[in-house]
Amino acid sequence: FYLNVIVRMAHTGTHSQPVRACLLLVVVSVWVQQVDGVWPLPQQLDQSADRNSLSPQRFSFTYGRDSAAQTGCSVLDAAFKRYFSIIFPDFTKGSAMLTTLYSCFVVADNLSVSEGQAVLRSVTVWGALRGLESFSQLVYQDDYGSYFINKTEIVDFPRFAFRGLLLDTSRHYLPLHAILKTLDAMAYSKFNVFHWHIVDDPSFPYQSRTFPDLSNKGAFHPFTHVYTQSDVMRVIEHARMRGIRVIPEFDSPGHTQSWGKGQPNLLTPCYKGDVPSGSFGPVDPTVDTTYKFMESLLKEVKFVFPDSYVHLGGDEVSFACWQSNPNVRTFMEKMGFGKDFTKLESFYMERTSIVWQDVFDYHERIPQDTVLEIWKGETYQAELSRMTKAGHRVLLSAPWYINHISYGQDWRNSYAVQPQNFSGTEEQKKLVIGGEVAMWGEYVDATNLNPRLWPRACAAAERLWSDEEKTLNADLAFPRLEKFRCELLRRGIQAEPLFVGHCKHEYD
Ligand code: CP6
Repeated sequence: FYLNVIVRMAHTGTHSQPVRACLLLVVVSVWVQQVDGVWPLPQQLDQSADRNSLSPQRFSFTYGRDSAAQTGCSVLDAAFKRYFSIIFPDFTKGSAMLTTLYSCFVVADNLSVSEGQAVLRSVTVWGALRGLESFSQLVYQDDYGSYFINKTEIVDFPRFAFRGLLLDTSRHYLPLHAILKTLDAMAYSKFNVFHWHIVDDPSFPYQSRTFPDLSNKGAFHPFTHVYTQSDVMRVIEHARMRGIRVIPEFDSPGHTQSWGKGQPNLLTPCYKGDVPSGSFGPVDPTVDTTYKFMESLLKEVKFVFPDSYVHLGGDEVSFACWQSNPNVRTFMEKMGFGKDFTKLESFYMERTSIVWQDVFDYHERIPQDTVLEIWKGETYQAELSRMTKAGHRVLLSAPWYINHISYGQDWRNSYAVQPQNFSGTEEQKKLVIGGEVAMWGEYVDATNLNPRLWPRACAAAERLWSDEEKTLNADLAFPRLEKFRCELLRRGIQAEPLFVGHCKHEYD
């Protein structure tokens, strides 16, 4: 049995470009029973009861003869190895021979459906990765351990180009292995953006080359609780191999208490009456040194993180401290901002990038190409209307704050979200480029990250990938999600149960 992979364009610019919609077609010519079960649901899926057996000894991934990607395409070569182990977990331990051999096969490329062969066509390498994932979810074992796959046809592409997941590594430090494992699980659900909320008030774990004191003094621990340059590179490379972009967030001017420890004179001294109170507020936007510092830091960040986006935060800025400070008040007068501190924040936030909704809510002039991210729960439909009317691209995160937990099946709330269900024109709806699941870290570290994320994040993953009309009914999705959750367990992700029941591989 072969899976023949044909990619039309091996190169689609740098990996920092959005991972684009790719048409991919998996045609599995083959055999019998056990239908249904790809998560997120493909755009078109036809499965028959015909099945055929797969033999790990004889299975191989091959590049089609007319494929632009061939052996040597590091992303797909590595994906073939990973998916071989995922599909045949019993056959990978101690059989290095097999894993080196299989990717060297080249078969005649063949679009036709023939016995013993599957064909995956994709316009891009990234699409081929998604197709491999779907393929791996189609393979199953019977009670005797034999492998099968049913005859299946899939045509697939994502509904939204931006399917993100936010991890917060400031409230709690997440060890590298926890981040890498999250990236693995993200790829299983076809997420393609890792939004790394890397620093915040409580700690500054990013080890900067330009400003080493930020983590020396601002991390929970200067050696054990930091992300070194090499850690960051490993995260970016691990993500890239899985078709995932890494967008770092350096949130400011608020949420910067930890920055102040290693960078004197960056934060605004708060006043009590006429004297400094000893506490500090947001970044001080009234002095040149702030802008010089931010420019150097962002220059480094843009170099270290090659993605075209940097998230600049801009949320929840407390104006009380600014207001208490006489220098800030003088600056406000000089600039003609009056008493409007939102103007002061705007003055500070002038950058193209992604920012939280607050930056839009409080002022007029933000560059058109700034992507706005909605996080406030109650009003997100109205916000979608207003932002897209102003011509901005938007990301929806508000309904997907899955760090919030409750008793019962709260994945159903995530599943019910309709990102384009707001009043606006078709043009406006197109400006919704996707959304993000957020796992804020106040109550989350490596002990509970996985069960809190999975399978709850999967509901948003399907909303962002699949056709709306085909995924309206959560009751229909339920058995498929249960099955996918068992598959996550089999792959070593400690995904929590959805409800009463059992998995075949739950003790692995
Ligand atoms: N940290 C930062 C947070 C939050 C935000 N920014 C947050 C606020 C409210 C909720 C969840 C998270 N913890 N930097 C807002 C974007 Cl409910």
